[in-house]
Amino acid sequence: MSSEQVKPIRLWTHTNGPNPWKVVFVLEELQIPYEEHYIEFPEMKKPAFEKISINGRVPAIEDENTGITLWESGAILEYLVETYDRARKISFEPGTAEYYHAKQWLHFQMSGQGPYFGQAVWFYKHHPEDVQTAKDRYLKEVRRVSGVLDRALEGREFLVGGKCSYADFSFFPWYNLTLFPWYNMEVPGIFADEIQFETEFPNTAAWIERLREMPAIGDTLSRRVATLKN
Ligand SMILES: N[C@@H](CCC(=O)N[C@@H](CS)C(=O)NCC(=O)O)C(=O)O
Repeated sequence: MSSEQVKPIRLWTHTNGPNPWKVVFVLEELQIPYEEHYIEFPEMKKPAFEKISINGRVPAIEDENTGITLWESGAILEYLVETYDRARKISFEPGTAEYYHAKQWLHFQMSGQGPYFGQAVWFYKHHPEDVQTAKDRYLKEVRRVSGVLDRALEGREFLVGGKCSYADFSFFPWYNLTLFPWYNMEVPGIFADEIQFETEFPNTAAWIERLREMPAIGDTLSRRVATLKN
């Protein structure tokens, strides 16, 4: 399929949540045409959307080119690179060590970063009671995950094979959401006061800035911020 023949992929997304952004970054980097459909949380639980994502969450994609509908951001990233990244710009040749290492990091992101960062945000920001033990537990996990990445990134620019891949992209949204201003530039990240990112995790912090410099990430976020301000 040449890029001119590719019909836009329909991406179901939401303004604030981190998970759809991984998909946007990969679509942008691979220059796959897509159209965004914003949906609010209550609508996600209605039958019309549950036909697309029985989990009632975003992201989900519908790809007319292949007839495939998919939810879970990690599965979507794997699908996109396996279907559209024939040049292996941000992925690796099947069967190689790098191919499996990229999957390893994506699984770590999905099972290690996403749920723990998510619970930490919940107990810091949304839980109706102040439960210090829960806040401590999940912030400790944020630090643990960041430490793993920091050790892996010692002397390396990116996680796998000396190039930026979908595995690197997948970690960006949760860091950006929790340690930096997200859309509202006046509001600092939720853990910005708790974690001295550059001091405690210098390799991870430098990597996040390296990723932010990539047009697929930096330009996408700037466009989004500009849209929200208007
Ligand atoms: N493991 C899922 C998590 C999806 C998820 O929790 N998405 C959030 C937005 S980032 C959502 O749809 N939340 C709706 C809700 O909690 O009702 C993935 O990575 O796709």
